[in-house]
Amino acid sequence: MSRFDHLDIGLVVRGHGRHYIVESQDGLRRVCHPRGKKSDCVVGDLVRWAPSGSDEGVVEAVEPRRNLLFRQDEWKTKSFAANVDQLLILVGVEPVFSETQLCRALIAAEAADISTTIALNKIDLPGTPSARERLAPYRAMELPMMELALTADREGSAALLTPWLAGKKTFVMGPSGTGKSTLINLLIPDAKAQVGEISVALNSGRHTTTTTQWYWVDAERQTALIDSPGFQEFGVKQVEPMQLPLLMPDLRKHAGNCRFYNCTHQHEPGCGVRDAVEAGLISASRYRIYGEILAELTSKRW
Ligand SMILES: Nc1nc2c(ncn2[C@@H]2O[C@H](COP(=O)(O)OP(=O)(O)O)[C@@H](O)[C@H]2O)c(=O)[nH]1
Ligand SMILES: [Mg+2]
Ligand SMILES: [Zn+2]
Repeated sequence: MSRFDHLDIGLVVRGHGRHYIVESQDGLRRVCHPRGKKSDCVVGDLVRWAPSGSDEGVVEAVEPRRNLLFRQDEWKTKSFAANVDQLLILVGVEPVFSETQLCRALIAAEAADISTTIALNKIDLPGTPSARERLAPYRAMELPMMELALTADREGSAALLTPWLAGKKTFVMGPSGTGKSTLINLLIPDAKAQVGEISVALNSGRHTTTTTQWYWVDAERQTALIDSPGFQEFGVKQVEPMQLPLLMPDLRKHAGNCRFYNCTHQHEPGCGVRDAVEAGLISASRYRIYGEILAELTSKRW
C-alpha cells in the first residue's frame, strides 16, 4: 500500500526531457510532470498520476517494475523501457550490422531476463547470404530468428510478425537504417496519428524517432510496439564480470567444463570455453567480443 493508491494508473508512452506523456485508462494522453526535481520514469512504466491545471498531470509514484531494459556506461545509465514482454532486435542486410552492438544488446536483454528474437530485414538484397553467415552463431545458440523484407514483401513480413507480436509488448531495437520505422508503419497504419496527437500536446512539430515511443497495434490496446532511436554506444556496466559468460549462452554452455570455478576464460589452463573456441563450437568473433567487454567491466577508473 502506498499513499498514492487512490490515484489513477497511467502508462508512460513517451519521455520528453523532464516531462512525460502518460496515457490514462480511458486512452487519453496528457503531458505529465514529475513531482519535484527527480524524473526517473521510463516508457512502459505504470504510474500513479493526478490532474494538474486544465489538461496536464503530475506523476506521483512509479509502480514496481517487472523488468527494465537499459544500458550503462562509465558515466551514465540510459533506460530504454520497462515492463516489456519481449525484445525484437532488427538488423539489416544493409547497413552491415555491428556484431559488438548485437552482442551487447543480447547481454543487456539476458541480464534483464527479457526474451529476444533477432530479425534480419532486407533479405531482398544481394548481401543476404553473407548476413546469414554472420548470424550463424546466433542461430546455433538457438535464439529465435526471423527473416523479413519489410518493403519488398510487406504481406509476407506482416504475416510473420503479426502472430508473434499478438498480445505482447515488444521493444524494437536496432541500429538506424535497418527498417524500424518501416516496420512500425507497416503494422500500425495510424502510427503518425499516435505521435501527432502527442506532438500537438507538446507543441512540437517533430515526428522523428528521437525518443522512445509506445504504439498500440490494436484498438483493444493489447499489442504494443515500442520504437526506439538507433543506438551507437552500448555499455553493459551493470553486469558483474563473473556474470558475463553466464549471459552469453554459447559461452555458458562450456563454462562448466573449466578446471577453475572462477575461470575468466582468458588464460587459465583447462578452460572449457577456450577449448570450445578452438573446436569451432564458439565463434571466434563472439569470444573476442567477450574479452573486450570483460576488459571494460574489470577496468578501474581512478
Ligand atoms: N531493400 C529494402 N529496403 C528496406 C527494407 N525495409 C526498409 N528498407 C529501407 O531502409 C531504409 C531505412 O528504413 P527505416 O525504416 O527508416 O529504418 P530505421 O532507421 O531503422 O527506422 C529506408 O529507405 C527503407 O525504405 C527492405 O525490406 N528491403
Ligand atoms: Mg526510424
Ligand atoms: Zn574457462
